[in-house]
Amino acid sequence: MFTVEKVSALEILDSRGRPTVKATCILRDGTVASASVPSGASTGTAEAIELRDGDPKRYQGLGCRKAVANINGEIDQALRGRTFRSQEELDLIIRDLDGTENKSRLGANAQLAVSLAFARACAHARQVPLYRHFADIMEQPLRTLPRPTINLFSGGKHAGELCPLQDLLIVPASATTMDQALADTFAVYQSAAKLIAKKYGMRALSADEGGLAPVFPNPEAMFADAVEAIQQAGLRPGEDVALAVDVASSHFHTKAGYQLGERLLDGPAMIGQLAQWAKRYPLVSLEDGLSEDDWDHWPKLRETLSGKVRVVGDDLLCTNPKRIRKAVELGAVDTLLLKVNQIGSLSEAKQACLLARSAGWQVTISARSGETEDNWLADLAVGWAGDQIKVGSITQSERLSKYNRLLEIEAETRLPMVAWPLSAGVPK
Ligand code: 2PG
Ligand code: MG
Repeated sequence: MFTVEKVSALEILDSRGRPTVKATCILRDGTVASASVPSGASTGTAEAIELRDGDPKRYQGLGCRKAVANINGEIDQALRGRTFRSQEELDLIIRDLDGTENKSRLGANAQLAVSLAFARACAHARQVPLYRHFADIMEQPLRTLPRPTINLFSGGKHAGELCPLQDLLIVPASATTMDQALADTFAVYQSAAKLIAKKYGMRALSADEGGLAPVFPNPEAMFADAVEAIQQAGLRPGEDVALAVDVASSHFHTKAGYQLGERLLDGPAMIGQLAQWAKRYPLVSLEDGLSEDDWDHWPKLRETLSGKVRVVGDDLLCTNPKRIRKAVELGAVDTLLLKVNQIGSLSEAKQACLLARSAGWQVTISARSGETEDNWLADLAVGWAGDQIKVGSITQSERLSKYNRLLEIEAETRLPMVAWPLSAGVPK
């Protein structure tokens, strides 16, 4: 049982220099803890709403003073002096107080910041590490460390739309520890930086998540350069290091179809294209291969790739239990990309995770393109036994704070890394 003494908030800046929310929770026993929320750029339309001030004279309308005021005012008043037996109890009070389906009144940014700050305060009060507290919230033991999927090349909304594919990620495959996974990633990143300097005459111009972002002539060049970088690092593509891709295709899909560079493809043609990439390159995971509203074609995509490549839903699902139920019924994906701020509370993200698990899916715990130095995501990925974690590139401190936290957790717990291959156990 935890009694909230006070919650408060501050507007801080994220890794893109845009405002976001940091909340602090003080418990009656004197425990103090804070947490900050991230923010996406290639957002799904079904995401919970971040409350922004809309004042064009300040941060181009992106200020979070209203969200901060909601924490300092209404949310604090509702929680102050109340005792909670669980995370769910607190999250429900805030959700009811907001009263909207998409958290637009008080803001998902305000609500999640408090949800997380409370969780961290409870962990401190219990004198347990945050990852253990998250495991307890999920009512499961600590099992494994997630396998990192690490951004190498960027395109789409994270890199000025220079290439339609948003993220080309590497997946350390033969690594059995976090330590080895990061060392292999460093080797590939370094050879990729050299390679693109030579090929495209540029040095590491980095995108929002720290990925390299040259002007690839086409998506195939992005894949081929990643394979070459792996080889040049002295590693075996597919065996030591595999590839994952976030196509983020909602962002180049219109009523007319998928505008993939010069080509306009309909659903079946897009599936054909994705299957061809999966055949040609050592791909093990494919996120948002189809658009968030193209429900009709998703089951076919999953059927086509099943057993070879994880079919991951991000914009499609938005960590939203209702959308996840629909995807389960349709057999649309086999992996949930879980982003807590898409739904706006830990409890609802837990529900999303449990739904995915009960359908036999895997779960990738993901950061956002706009991140902060807060590293709760690493604890969450361990506590909730994420199969994968997706944090962005191996550069930039807002990303490294999560990788470094994973290294700490590994040293502390000696937990094994989740088994390889990623596709093991893909339900047919
Ligand atoms: C995604 C994320 C992270 P954003 O699409 O998976 O890469 O991007 O946070 O901009 O939605
Ligand atoms: Mg995505």
